[in-house]
Amino acid sequence: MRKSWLPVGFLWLVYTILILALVKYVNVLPTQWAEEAQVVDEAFLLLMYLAAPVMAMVLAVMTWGMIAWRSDGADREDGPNTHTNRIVVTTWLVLTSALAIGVVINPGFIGLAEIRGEPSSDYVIEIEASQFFWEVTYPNGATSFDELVVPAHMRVRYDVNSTDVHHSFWVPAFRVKIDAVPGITTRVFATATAEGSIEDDINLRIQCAELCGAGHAAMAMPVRVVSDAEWNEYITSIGGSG
Ligand SMILES: [Cu+2]
Repeated sequence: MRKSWLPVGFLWLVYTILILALVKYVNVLPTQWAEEAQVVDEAFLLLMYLAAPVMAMVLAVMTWGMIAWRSDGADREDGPNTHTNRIVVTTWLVLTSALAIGVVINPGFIGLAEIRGEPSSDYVIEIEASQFFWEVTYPNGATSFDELVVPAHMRVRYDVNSTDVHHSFWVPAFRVKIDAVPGITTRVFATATAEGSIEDDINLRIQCAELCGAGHAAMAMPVRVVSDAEWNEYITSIGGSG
């Protein structure tokens, strides 16, 4: 038993370095298209870094278990009972609790405050979800059922609602997601960082993120980010009360 510590410790170290390198050099996240996306991605990466040694530990024990206790066909007896080690248990409990509380505070509370804490916005756009489509209402009252057009570099507040069942308003490139609940207005903020459309990046779309029925997967709407002036022209051109 005791002689397993060294190889398991060595494997743990090797796997940890490998996984950390994967997290650092292989980007699995979609293109960032909003200021809020940077906050979310930093939180996501931090959690992946913290999870690396945990995953490495599991893999190390499994690997060593396959090597050292490989069956040769004979029945094996159980090993001797192990006893609690007060120092190991206490250290483990204190460290993991501190780590859990730490990530709840930062990036948890601090990150959320950065994204949603400041209530001011340049524009408010209403989003109404129904089975299985989205209706966008702009500040001048103009509405649209086929695309969401937003101004770049402006902080937009999305007031989200539903006419029937639970849906979820999600723009992957913005990394913002909020439930659309009948009878309640939920809100989320996003500040687009560049002009572009779904032709540039598939993640520039609204996608329903709450299973809402047979048409759920197809409940998507293209998002187009334009300059502030173009946006004002656009919402005037499609109508509304000015
Ligand atoms: Cu849905």
